[in-house]
Amino acid sequence: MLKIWGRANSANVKKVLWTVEELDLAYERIDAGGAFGVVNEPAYRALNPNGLVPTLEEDGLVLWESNAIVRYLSAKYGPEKFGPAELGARAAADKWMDWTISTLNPVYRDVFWTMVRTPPEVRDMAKVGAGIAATAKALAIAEATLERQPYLSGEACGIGDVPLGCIAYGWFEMAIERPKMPALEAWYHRLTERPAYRNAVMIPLT
Ligand SMILES: N[C@@H](CCC(=O)N[C@@H](CS)C(=O)NCC(=O)O)C(=O)O
Repeated sequence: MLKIWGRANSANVKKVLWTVEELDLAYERIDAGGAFGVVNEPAYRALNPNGLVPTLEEDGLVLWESNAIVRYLSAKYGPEKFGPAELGARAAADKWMDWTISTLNPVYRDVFWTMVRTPPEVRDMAKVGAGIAATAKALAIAEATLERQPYLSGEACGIGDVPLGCIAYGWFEMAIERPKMPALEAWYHRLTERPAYRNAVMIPLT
C-alpha cells in the first residue's frame, strides 16, 4: 500500500493526497513535519534528506518533491482518469505545476504565512499588500488561460490543476481583498465540487 509521510495541512502534502483521492488509491498517511516533528529523525532523513514533507513510499520506491509524486501517481495509476494522457496535452498541463512553484508560490507564500500563521498583532500588513499585488499579477496569467478552457489541464481536471488548486483554497478563503478574476473563481468553484478536492484540500487553514 502507498505510504505518504506528511501533515495534512501542508499545501505540498495536499497535492499528493488530492491526487490519490482522485485515483481512488488505498494509502496510509503518517503525520510528519511541523508540530509532529519526525522530519529530523535519522530514519526519515534516510528517506528524504531534505527533511521536508511529503515523502512517498511504495514497494521500495522512495520519492520526494510533491510535483514529482503527483506526476508518478498519475502516470502509473490513471493518466486516463487523472491526466492528461496524451503527451502534448500532458506537457501543456504539466507546465502549470512548475509555474506554480516557481512563479506563483514565492510571492503567495508571504500572504499565506502572514495571514494564517502569524498572530494578528505582529502581522506585517505592508508585506501582505505587496504579496497580494504580486500574486494577483501572476494569477492574471492563469485567468487568461481559464477564460479559454475549463481547467489548467485542458477540458478535464488533472495534474496541471493540482498545485494551483491547493493554493487557490487559501487564496479564496483567507480574509483578504482580491481583485476580481471571474474565470479563476469559476474554476475554483468547479474544484470545490470534487469530492477528492474537498477531502484533501478543503480542511481548515492552519
Ligand atoms: N519542493 C518541495 C517542498 C516541500 C516543503 O517545503 N514542504 C514543507 C511543508 S509545505 C515542509 O516540509 N516544511 C517543514 C515541516 O513541515 O516541518 C515539495 O514540493 O515537496
